[in-house]
Amino acid sequence: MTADTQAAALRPMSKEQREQFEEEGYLVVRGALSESEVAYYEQAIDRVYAAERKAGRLSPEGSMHKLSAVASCPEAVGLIDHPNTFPLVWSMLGWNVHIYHSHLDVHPPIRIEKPYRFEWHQDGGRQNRELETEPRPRLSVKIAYWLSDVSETGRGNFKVVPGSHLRNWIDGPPRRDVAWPEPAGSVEVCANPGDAVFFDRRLWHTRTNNYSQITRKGVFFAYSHRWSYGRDENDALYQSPQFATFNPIQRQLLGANLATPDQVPGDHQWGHYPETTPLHGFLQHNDLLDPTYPPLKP
Ligand SMILES: O=C(O)CCC(=O)C(=O)O
Repeated sequence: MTADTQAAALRPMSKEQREQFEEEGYLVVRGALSESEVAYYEQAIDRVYAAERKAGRLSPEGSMHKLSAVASCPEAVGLIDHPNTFPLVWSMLGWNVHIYHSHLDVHPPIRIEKPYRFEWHQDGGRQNRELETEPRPRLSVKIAYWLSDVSETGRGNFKVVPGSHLRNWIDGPPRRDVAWPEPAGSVEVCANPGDAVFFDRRLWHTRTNNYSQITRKGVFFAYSHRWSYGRDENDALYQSPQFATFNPIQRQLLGANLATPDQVPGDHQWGHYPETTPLHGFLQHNDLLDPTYPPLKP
């Protein structure tokens, strides 16, 4: 770790970032990854893509949406606690967190126009039916790392309605295949390779079709509290030789059992054992816990 990287790992979200995130529901982190990191992660995701193609698991138009990002591509582990982005996660959600959902995405150019489908959504599936408040609670945040150039619109960009995270509903068609105007105020987020987008799961968003000449590549990690059930499947990863090489915070984030023999695993996930929760230890050691912010309370 360089001194800069070390400093970034210890820098909580700034007041300005928090205000912007609370207001717009997302932040763009420019240059989160260096050029060499982009090359490293792109080669890794390319290898997964080649294997998926060989196994006949791509979509009819050749795209890949591969769940459980680190189990599918262990080389991606450095993204989950990256010093330039991870502080945003713990600043928002606190120390009792894990990754509950993640995916590797490769979308080559589409040559034949796809039939219309309304794909606007908030993340979390039935969370959006089963929670009764307006707005619903945040519950999770997501980081999208861009490995391809989406600095211009039309390249399969991530599209959002800024500020919509506080609305439970947006106007939409009676059926997803009925063409519908784009939501008022929606924008395609433009990003360079190595930029990251940090967003609130409630932000209304959609992937857009990639009719450009550039294959779109991205990696997505959704973080939530450890008391929420993980959607990723990491059991085989826990048995792999790589897993032992991951650092303790990475193992926490990937949902490893942290309980020692006298501790109940479920209680551990509820946050009853901060002293054996690696992220708590890291934040405590670096004086980053904050008694005034409940998720970061010691
Ligand atoms: O791929 C994208 O641009 C959007 C991804 C998405 O919809 C999601 O992460 O929930």
